[in-house]
Amino acid sequence: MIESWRWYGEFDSISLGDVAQTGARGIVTALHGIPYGEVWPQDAIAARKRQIVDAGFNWVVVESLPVHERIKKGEGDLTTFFANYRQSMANLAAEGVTTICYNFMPLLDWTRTDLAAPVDGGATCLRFDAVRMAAFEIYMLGRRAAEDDYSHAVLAKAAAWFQAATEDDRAGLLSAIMAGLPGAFDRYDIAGLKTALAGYDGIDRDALRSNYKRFLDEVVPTAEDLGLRLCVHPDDPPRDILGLPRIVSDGADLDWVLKAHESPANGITLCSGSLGANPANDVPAIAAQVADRIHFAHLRNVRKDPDGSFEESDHLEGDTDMVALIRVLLTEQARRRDAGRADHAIPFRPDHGHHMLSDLTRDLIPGYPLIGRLRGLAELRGVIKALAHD
Ligand code: DNO
Ligand code: MN
Repeated sequence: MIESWRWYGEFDSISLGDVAQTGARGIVTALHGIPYGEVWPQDAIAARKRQIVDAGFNWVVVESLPVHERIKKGEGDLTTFFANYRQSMANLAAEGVTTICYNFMPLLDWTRTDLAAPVDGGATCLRFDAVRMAAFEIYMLGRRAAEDDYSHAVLAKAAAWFQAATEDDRAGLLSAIMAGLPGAFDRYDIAGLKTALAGYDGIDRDALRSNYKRFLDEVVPTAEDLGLRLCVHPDDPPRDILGLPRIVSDGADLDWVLKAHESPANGITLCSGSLGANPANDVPAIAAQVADRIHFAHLRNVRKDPDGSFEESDHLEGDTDMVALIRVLLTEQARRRDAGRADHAIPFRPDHGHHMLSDLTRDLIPGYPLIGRLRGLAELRGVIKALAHD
């Protein structure tokens, strides 16, 4: 497996020199400064690649080449958006960057209610708290329909939370919920979020699926021609949120994606933390089910509470059997190697990590600390070495 590291380029306070000390040799990055929907120019891709290669790395995966909201909504004339996406793909292919991660989550990306929840010993983690989410939806956004999504106990606690909350608590909750949006562009205030949500009125699961199918129809044949591998990142959390449908959340959804285009160009980013937040998802089993189309793996773990809350645990400690999952990935890798594929090695990265030790006093992107991810990578590396030795 190829050890890799997500690096946010000019937006990251962690230098490539620091990353080199983790032992990872693959870089996962994007041109985060380019607004969604615009073409990634080939010279900008080439410059980023040179920077990565000069520091001793390979650019193994693009994460993400974002899909514009209008494509997700199927709104208006999309000719230019599809053409731009294809042009960015062609420019990446021309520079030899061949694996492209994206997601199809409406409006939000990963969603948490707390970016610095305490964990034992003084570190912090990302947490999704059902009570705070309910308070946000019902009291801050005024979405009464959300009452159906939570238990009575959670609703009572949400009311109490909101009553006791200060202005700062509410602002903190809003900014935590927005934090998963990559590339600092689309942060909403409450009014803006309401408007953005209204833009999805009438878009149910079937409509979103048909918009997704249309996107795949527009880009997968081009990816095939260019020798690219697209790999969708699952929804996080893997269920509907704020009344928005989510359609890449479990094994059946992934099956649907793969069947939409039976092509190696149409693949999966296996994110164990995202899939693992749904108690019904058996992550190693899902990985085995889609194994031959996994182009990239995100390895992290979550611990779930019965009320629907979850938080990010140490990489080997949460609800997902990480050893079993890595065994699936190694078996698939061996199968590819035996089939004579030169590109058999699967790139993976420690997805998020706890903020710990010197991470706690640095300005870092939530979930993307140096020491916490280094710890996760080291633990995963140990498992991989041990299993590969069996
Ligand atoms: C969470 C992260 C995501 C991911 C994007 C990919 O699990 O890995 O933010 O980067 O959704 O498009
Ligand atoms: Mn992930």
